[in-house]
Amino acid sequence: MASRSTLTYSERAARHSHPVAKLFLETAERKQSNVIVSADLTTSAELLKCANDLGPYIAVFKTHVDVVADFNEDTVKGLNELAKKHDFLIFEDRKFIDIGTTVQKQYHGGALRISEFAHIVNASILSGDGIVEALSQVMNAQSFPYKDARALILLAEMTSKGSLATDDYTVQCVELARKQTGTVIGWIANRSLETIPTQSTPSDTEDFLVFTTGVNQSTKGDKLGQQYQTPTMAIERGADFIISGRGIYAAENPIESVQSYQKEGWEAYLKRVKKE
Ligand code: 5BU
Repeated sequence: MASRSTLTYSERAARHSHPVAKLFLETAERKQSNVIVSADLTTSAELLKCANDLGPYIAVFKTHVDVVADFNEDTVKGLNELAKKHDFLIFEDRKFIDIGTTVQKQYHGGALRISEFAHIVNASILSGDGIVEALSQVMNAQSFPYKDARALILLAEMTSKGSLATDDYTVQCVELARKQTGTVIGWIANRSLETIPTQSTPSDTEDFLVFTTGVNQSTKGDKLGQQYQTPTMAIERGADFIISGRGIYAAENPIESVQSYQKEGWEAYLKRVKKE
């Protein structure tokens, strides 16, 4: 079987069994964009303006709604409306980490209303398997209003200097994801984890989506330990979606910048799947 990373988004969408993974792959193909803008903005007005301005060029809008000072019901409504208008998906980068029962309350209901707008969220498995089971229970409950429209990705690696999300922790993410394919559709990682040594054997149809943060066209890092790779490097190393924050929203002209990331990310993808 061909390696996952040399198949096109459409080919992968057609054979994927998870409806949310399909949606991500189809959206990338339809919009010819594998860019996720990380909109770390601190007011609802700035967040929604960013989504409206950059929405046409991205596949996914990534939020940290806990940094939005005036986050409220209208923010959720605005995000949902703009996602429809511009055909993008939403990833809330909440990094759940607590015991299962707490995480269930943080995800569904609570102050941040995450389940109401985020197609995917991420979790660390530092607390063990229970966190994945807990989110699976909520997402797969018959009474859950967004059943089959929500999924989880695991925090398998991080981009910051000195990160402890390495080695056996990363391997355990892969092992756990393989046991929970009804809920886990991929991971945050700086490279493809397809061939890392694991105890279990991947199924023939295994296809976890790779989301890579720390992408920047012009800088190598920041003063607080962030480390960057370029869009091309990230895609060559196996990213399916490239995530950039300040490289896009803090640029002098964010629209020109997002277009440039879209072009570079798409060209690198075409080269990887040999369709250029
Ligand atoms: P930047 O402005 O492109 O550096 O923003 C990076 C974003 O990605 C920011 O929202 C971080 O929280 C997020 N991030 C990251 O930088 N590195 C990681 O390993 C993970 C998330 Br997980």
